[in-house]
Amino acid sequence: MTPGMSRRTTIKSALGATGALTLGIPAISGAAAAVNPSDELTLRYQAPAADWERESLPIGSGALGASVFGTLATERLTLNEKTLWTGGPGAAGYDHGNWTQPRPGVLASVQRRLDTEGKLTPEAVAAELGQPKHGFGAYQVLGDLELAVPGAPSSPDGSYRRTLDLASALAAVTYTHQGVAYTREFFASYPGKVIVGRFSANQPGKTGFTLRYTSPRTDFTATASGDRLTVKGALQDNGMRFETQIRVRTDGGRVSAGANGTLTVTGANSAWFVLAAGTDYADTYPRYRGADPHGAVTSAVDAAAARSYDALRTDHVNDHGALFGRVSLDIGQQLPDLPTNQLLTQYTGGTGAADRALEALFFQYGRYLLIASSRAGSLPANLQGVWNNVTNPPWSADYHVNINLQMNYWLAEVTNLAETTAPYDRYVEAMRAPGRVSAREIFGSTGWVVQNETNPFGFTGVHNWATSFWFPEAAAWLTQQLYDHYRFNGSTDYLRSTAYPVMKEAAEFWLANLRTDPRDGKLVVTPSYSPEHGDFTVGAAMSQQIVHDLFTSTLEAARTLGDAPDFRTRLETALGSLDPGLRIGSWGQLQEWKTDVDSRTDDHRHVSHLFGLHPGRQIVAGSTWAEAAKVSLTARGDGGTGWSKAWKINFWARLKDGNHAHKMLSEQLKSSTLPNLWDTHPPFQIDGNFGATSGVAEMLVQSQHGPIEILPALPASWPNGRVTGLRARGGVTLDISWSGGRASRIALRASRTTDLTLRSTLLPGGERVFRATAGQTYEFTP
Ligand code: FUC
Repeated sequence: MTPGMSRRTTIKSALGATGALTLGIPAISGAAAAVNPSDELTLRYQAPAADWERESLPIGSGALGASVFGTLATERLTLNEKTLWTGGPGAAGYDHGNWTQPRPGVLASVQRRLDTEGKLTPEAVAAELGQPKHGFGAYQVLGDLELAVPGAPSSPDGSYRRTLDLASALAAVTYTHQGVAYTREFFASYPGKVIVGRFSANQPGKTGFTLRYTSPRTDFTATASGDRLTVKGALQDNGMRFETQIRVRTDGGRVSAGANGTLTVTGANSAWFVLAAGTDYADTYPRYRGADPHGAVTSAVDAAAARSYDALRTDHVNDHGALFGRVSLDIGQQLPDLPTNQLLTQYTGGTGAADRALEALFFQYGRYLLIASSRAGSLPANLQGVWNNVTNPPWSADYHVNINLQMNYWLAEVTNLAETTAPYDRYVEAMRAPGRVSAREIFGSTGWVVQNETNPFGFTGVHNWATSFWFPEAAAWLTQQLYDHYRFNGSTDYLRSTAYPVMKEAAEFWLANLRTDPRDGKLVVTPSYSPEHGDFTVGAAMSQQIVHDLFTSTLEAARTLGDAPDFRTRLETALGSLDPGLRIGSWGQLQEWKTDVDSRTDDHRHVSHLFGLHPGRQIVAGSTWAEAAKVSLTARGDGGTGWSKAWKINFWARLKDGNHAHKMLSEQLKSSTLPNLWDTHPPFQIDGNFGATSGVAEMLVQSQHGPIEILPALPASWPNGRVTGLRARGGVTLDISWSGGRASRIALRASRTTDLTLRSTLLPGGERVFRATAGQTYEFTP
């Protein structure tokens, strides 16, 4: 052991008061109280939501979602079930985006034209390779649950509070009326597979409501009998069957079923509903259909109805807390006694303790939203996570894979939520079968491919929106998260059984589809399109950098697993002559295209040529490439869509410029964040929430190059602080304290025995290389 380093066997998970959460069960919420520490992780409002997108409060369990309005006379929850989609098999003309007629030689002719003409407009290429979208579909709202409360005030007074506690994932509404204190509490339980809502009052017999289900579609029947409301239907578009069942329990009073599909509670001390929902969707190519949902929905709702409210609530809070409670962030925040929407409007850019309270809350909100929208057993978080209130959401609330789905999961490993990646892994794995068909039919090759965006039904082909129909690099990029999961968690079983097969087959695709650039003999991607920007060319930076990342990781994995020496040789050879996609242009910029055509005034939201900086690992801070990336990023400016600003937080953090990373966070909070703290593109798009949380984590810990860097991009506006539970590659969990802008204590918990390199200003010489033993904790102090 060397000075400043001590070994302690364990560090308790609950780390005391400064923001670290003990897994206590919060008391059932009552009337408004003064600000206390746990409020720091609570979104609070003094009026009901008047607008779903800007003000409703999201709860979710991965598969199920609800947006709580807190409206007094009639409470409203907009409901979602992640697999309820139009399109796909059963929808007219669904073809997975594969060419309806073979087009022999067309791809090669486009490649030849690019070689001779240097570039082609997106419209010209779409005319050759594109095809109108048939039956792509859209994510559907499940419906609304309305609970009419007789005698409730029509408008809120000063007693009204609407909250969402991120630590317990409980949404609540409280108000006092005619001397009675009323409370409503809502949660979406992953272990219980139900959404639950409870109405109560501080006087007996004062609780009552009439519950009904509504929907913008007419494809269902709603039948009430006893304490159960059953909603059954099938989507007209593709025949997908869906079912929702709601059962109401009461303490005192009675429940009665109405002929018009309502359930009414009268004279209860408290009453709660449990809601389960499902569809007959299955993620299995080519039918994407499974069992009728009736059985699963019935057993979920009946199991929940058989339990007490407190038991359901405790299970839920423990389940959520076990994930959420792993990470705490203290940046010296002090939450003023302000509702969150005012905290946001008064945000100036991070100098005061109140601003830091919003920043810390926004960081944790990203983690909360991922837990609520991505749990094993359903689809991954889509463009809106799991929340949607219409039948035609923007971009179908689909899975765009040229930045958006990837960004959704950047925070998962580093902020200690590895379990939330299970739906992502399964979704990418399920894409291989249809992706193989698209590779064969469009590219005439082996391997698997997916293009710019996809749906739950294996849409791996093309459409014809010229500036977003072609991006075969998406498959390679999607594998990056799987390999990173391995780098963080170190399970070779996971690598062998889940990550490597997907990576290897994606690499096979590119080994078959790279071409030699007649200009320099390098292997290049052609046609190559830098997402949604400029012309089609050969060997644009992002295309090359993504293939470089895939080949590098796949080769590492093949060596680790000792797989297929001939395949390894092919990869090594290809890597050796692959154009790396790194070029410095006339104004010192990192070139987006192989020819030097970048404009200094270009402020496009996609900054694709910096993929190698983030989320890739090709560009190391301080290198000439990094300096060129800085020139490009500075020219690109601090504007952009919500997700684009979030990406820039990560970029500046990777460039070790904490102040600029923080500036991007404040830009996002100031101009791309809604009163309910959802990110806006505009419109609402959740990737910006996830990207921002990842960006904050990148300011505090980085490990993409192997060494673990402590506080690599700490902004001046966070001079003192403490973070607990962040993860680094190599199976490491970290607690870090700092003061005066310098680390003052590092506790490192090793989950496996391995050699580690730790870098921090706290360490003599700034670095320590040591062999960590699984289960040990290493503490570093000055
Ligand atoms: C890509 C982005 C858009 C939007 C869409 C969902 O097409 O370029 O900005 O985020 O995804």
